[in-house]
Amino acid sequence: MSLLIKNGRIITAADDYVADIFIENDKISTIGTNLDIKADQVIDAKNKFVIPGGIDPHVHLDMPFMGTYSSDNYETGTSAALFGGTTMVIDFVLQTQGKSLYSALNEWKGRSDGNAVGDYSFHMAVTDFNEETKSEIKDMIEKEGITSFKTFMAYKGALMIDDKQMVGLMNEVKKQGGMVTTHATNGDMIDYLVAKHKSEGKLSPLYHYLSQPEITESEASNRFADMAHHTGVPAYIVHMTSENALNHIRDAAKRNQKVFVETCIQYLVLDASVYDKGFESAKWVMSPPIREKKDQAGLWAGINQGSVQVVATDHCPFMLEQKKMGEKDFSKIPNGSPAIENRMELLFSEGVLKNKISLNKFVEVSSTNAAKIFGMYPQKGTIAVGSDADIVILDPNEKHTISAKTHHMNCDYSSYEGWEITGKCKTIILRGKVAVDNNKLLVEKGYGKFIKRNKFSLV
Ligand code: DUC
Ligand code: ZN
Ligand code: ZN
Repeated sequence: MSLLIKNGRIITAADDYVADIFIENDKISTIGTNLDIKADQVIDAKNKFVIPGGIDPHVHLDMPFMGTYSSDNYETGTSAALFGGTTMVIDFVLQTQGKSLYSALNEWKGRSDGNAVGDYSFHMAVTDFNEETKSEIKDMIEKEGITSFKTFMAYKGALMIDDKQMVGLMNEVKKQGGMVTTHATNGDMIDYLVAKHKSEGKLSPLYHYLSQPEITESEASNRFADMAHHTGVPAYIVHMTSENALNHIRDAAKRNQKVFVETCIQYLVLDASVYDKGFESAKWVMSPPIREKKDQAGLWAGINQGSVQVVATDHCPFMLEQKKMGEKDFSKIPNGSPAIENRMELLFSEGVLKNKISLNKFVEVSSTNAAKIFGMYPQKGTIAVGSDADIVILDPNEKHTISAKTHHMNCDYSSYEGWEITGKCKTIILRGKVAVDNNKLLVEKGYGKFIKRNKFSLV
């Protein structure tokens, strides 16, 4: 199979030029102007942007959580991702406390194998670090290609590890060549505030927000950066939401420490007024919660400054019926919201078209940096000869309205219902195959491939 994309404006993290791209099988084989090569299929991309397929390194598909499962499985989640221009996702395997990493990996493979439409990989979430877990780290990296280890500094009794386990894990992961990532919020402080609000009869979703003030995140981010500095492990903070947490990472840079920072699209475009809607606010109950306008501004600035490298989603959808589990108690609302399909177009419309970030920065934070940080570059994350042909053709002028009625995520609401945005991912190519064209899915369940990742190397 060969495919020729003609006349597109190719944007990578570094370049911006008009050229043709010739693809043979799953790889890009030639890039040049006026290519005169016979191809099985030709796409005219005149007046369109041609960008690397999006990579969302933070999603939760078919995840058992808070007494239920996230409502997108590998098929619906990765196909919705494709519709929105994301060709690869990284999901999280969650170790069950008391059990091994391998038993969790096998459980996750049972749900994902043969079911994905788009490409995917796993982070391993270590929720119980002990001698057995320690002995599995090397094989995770070398045999499984799972090179990043997620930790939770919150969700005590289910997912949280203490600082002793954190430092032990960091030392082992450093030794084996991996990276440690974290959900950086102070679980004990949050549990105290949740109990306090409940004892005062304050049970609405607003108190989810008020139980996780900015300090719970900035304290944990600082502590994590200090422990990473002490151990020397490559470190990454997931879903950062707040200016003060980011300021601690800016401070860490002063001692020449690099802590990678991810934020998520919702923290860039929404503010805490979403918690003023009574129980409807359950739609935006996620952890950490949506914050203030000043935090949005701080995160956009952090992106431009290079202190925030990745924009992900923490896609973790639940149906409205599932959200109702917490109708009488905010602490029982399953945490999470849908976004896997909206990330690229929102970032383009709200970021690029509103002059907050450049086109190159858009590509960098939606694809290239995730590929580099998580050991997949240049196979993924760029448009270059020899790279996987994961390509999005984006019409920068097409306007459309976000709605649960038309989205492809298995979720009966949208966090952005009625938002009018400009810019549409029209044609999505995954490993040389047209996977979505003009709102039609052209590949099947099972086309998505598990991508083994490399050890951490300086990016
Ligand atoms: N936060 C969420 O909102 N959902 C899943 C897990 C998490 O950390
Ligand atoms: Zn989290
Ligand atoms: Zn998450």
